[in-house]
Amino acid sequence: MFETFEKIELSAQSWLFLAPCWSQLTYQNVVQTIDWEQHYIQLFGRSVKEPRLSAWIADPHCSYRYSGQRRAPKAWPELLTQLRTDLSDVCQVPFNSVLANLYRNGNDAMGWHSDDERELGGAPMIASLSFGSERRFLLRERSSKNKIGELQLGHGSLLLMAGDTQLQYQHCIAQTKRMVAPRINLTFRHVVSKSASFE
Ligand SMILES: [Mn+2]
Repeated sequence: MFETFEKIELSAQSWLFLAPCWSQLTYQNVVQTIDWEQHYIQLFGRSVKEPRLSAWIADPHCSYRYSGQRRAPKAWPELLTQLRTDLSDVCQVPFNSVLANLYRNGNDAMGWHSDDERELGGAPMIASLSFGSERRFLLRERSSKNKIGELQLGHGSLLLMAGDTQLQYQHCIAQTKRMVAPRINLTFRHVVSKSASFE
């Protein structure tokens, strides 16, 4: 499996698989197909804009919680339905949701986190597609917080995060002072539990 990918072994149980030019879609193709939203996070009792735009697109039973907020799913646009089919085939995972993030410029970013929401089950496979500007994707060990490396995720690249990657490591998208064009990241996920079971 994944013969065409570069395998990056983070540990005995955690692997990344990278295919630098996996998708032929253009940035414009992807940006137009998504209904982008500005969301807010609560910080010290204040409502603060997230430093990016986003959209949660998923099958009707898949809700998503981030930073204590529950998001209702949006319907699948045709383009993303096709990508989901292709990625489910490649990964042998029945993806039923995608979190789309739009980093408009170098100020937009994503802090350290793991994709370990309980909705995703124990050791989720996450398929991450990037379009537009190349941004730095950093990795660190969850226990020690030691940085272990970074990848440049360029246009059309597909990164699979597999095994115990989410349990053992955190990742982030760093801010940059460079002038950078926008970047879109689509992370396909398989939501296991139904929202009703934990609310
Ligand atoms: Mn993530």
